[in-house]
This record gives sequence, C-alpha cells and structure tokens, in this order.
Amino acid sequence: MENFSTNLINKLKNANSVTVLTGAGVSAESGVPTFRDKDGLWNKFSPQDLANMNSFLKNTELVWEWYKWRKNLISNVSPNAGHYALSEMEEYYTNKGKKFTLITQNVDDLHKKSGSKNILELHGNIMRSRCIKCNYSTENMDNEKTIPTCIQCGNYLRPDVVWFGESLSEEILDKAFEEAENCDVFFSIGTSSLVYPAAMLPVHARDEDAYIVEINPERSALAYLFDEEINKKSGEILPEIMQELKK
Ligand code: BV8
Ligand code: ZN
Repeated sequence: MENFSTNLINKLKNANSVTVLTGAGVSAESGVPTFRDKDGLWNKFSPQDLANMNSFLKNTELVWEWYKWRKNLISNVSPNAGHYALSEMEEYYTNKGKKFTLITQNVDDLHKKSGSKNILELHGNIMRSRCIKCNYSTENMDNEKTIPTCIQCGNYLRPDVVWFGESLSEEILDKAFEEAENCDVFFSIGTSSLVYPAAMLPVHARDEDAYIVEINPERSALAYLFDEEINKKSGEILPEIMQELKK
C-alpha cells in the first residue's frame, strides 16, 4: 500500500459521500489520446482551431473530420481497469446506501460503457450530435455526408460537446458543485486542471473540508492544493485502492 496512505483508505471506509472528477487521462490507457500530453490531440491541432463555434462555421468540414476521427477511435476502444474500478467504487458506496458521484470532463462513452451510472458529463458527449438551429439531436449520424445536416430543418448538425467560450449546462454544473461541496473525499483523476469551470471543483471541495486527492502520473496545475497526490496511472492505482477498500 506504499502508493497511497492508510489515512486515505480509512477516510474512504468512513465516507458517506465520495465525488470523483475525471479528465482525459483516465481514458489514456484505453488508447484514447489526451489533449495536452506530448502525443496529445491538441498537438496536431490547437483547441482554438477546432473546439469553438467560429472555427466550426469557418472550417465546418475540418472540424467534422476531426470529430468523426475521434468518434471512430472511441467506438473502437474499450474501458480500462481505471474505468471499471470507478464503476465498482460507485457500486460499493450505493450498496451501502452512501453517495457516489462521477463528474467527467470527458466526452467519450467509456465511463458509461464500464457500468458507471450516476455520471455528470460537464462537456457533453461526442457520440451525440445536435442541430445548430433547432432542438433536434441524435445519437447516430449518417457518416456518409461530409457535413451532417438536420432532418428537421436542414441546418448543420454539430457534435453535442461544450466548446471553448460556450457555457456548460447550468443544471449539470450546479449539481457538480453541490456534490463537490458535500463530499467527504474528492478525487481529481487524469486531468491537467487547466480548463474552467471544471478546475474549480477541487477548490470548492477543499473549501468545504473534503479530503482531496489527485491521481495523475504528472503533477497538474493544481497539484499543490491536494491533501494527497498519487503520481501513478489511474488504470494501475484505482484497482489497488478498491482492493484495500474492500478488505
Ligand atoms: C466557459 C471540447 C464561459 C469537447 C473542451 C483564461 C483563464 C481561465 C479560463 C479561461 C481563460 N480564457 C478562457 C477561459 C475559459 C475556458 C478555459 O478554461 N480555457 C483554459 C484552457 C484557459 N473555458 C471555457 O471556455 C469553458 N466555457 O468558460 O464559458 C462563459 C461564461 C459565460 C457565458 C458564456 C461563456 C468551456 C470549457 C470546455 C471546453 N471544451 N473540449 C471536446 O472536443 O473534447 S476542453 C478539453 O479540455 C476537453 O473537454 C477536456 O476534457 C478538457 C480538460 O482537459 P483534460 O481532460 O484535463 O485533458 P489534458 O490532456 O489537458 O490532461 C490529461 C491529464 O491526464 C494530464 O495531466 C496527464 O498527466 C494525465 N494522464 C495521462 N495519462 C494518465 C493520466 N492520468 C492518469 N492516468 C493516466 N494513465
Ligand atoms: Zn434543425
């Protein structure tokens, strides 16, 4: 148990509520590139060029090409041990009538695919597309068309994700802050803690005296804030933590 403290395990055993925030790092071991790592998605393209509305309207084809490439990649990978450990952790607490909330910045389906139920998707979901004009949205899209269009009004469809400069769903964000502020232990896993307002969650958890833990092989921008830093891969360490918790 040298990778994490007995204190953490004791706190987890006595916790009534645990909240987890994940970022792209939890999907890295499934073969999904992160955004800002050296081999990350943003190295080939910059967020400014792709993940915002202006770029979408200016380079609709390029942006759709990028998202189709990502959707295809995500549909061909599976959850890793870290995802499964988090769905096991949710089961562990819900079976005891306690609270477990998974908040993710990720737009891939891997938490759902690994069995997690109570998920707050802060940045939307890449497998869903929606019309830029009317309220039409769909999970399956005809991939033939270079630029998918809405069957209701004929306008462009866009990926149902939150782009830079776009607000997150207020309802989801309020719920995420509430769960961060009302938990005994808060994990921030696989995120560079650079994107706001998601990066505010550990700060709020700490302000409300949660025990906050970062799991990331590198130190994130907010590493100094955490009560405990576990500089390991999530796919390796989460099963170990679950092992100890179940003892
Ligand atoms: C908003 C789209 C405002 C979906 C994404 C200046 C200062 C502060 C903030 C701002 C600023 N200027 C602008 C802003 C706001 C901006 C922002 O935060 N910018 C930052 C970058 C400076 N935020 C926004 O625009 C947000 N909206 O604020 O609206 C507003 C207010 C009122 C009215 C109107 C508007 C919207 C933010 C969402 C943007 N969308 N993506 C998509 O295509 O995916 S962001 C993108 O980054 C992804 O969504 C991703 O989830 C997110 C965070 O990245 P990470 O998940 O952390 O991934 P990253 O690669 O960075 O890090 C991976 C980590 O994993 C690394 O640390 C690595 O070490 C670790 N790792 C690697 N392997 C492993 C591992 N960890 C564990 N195990 C491993 N095996
Ligand atoms: Zn429409």
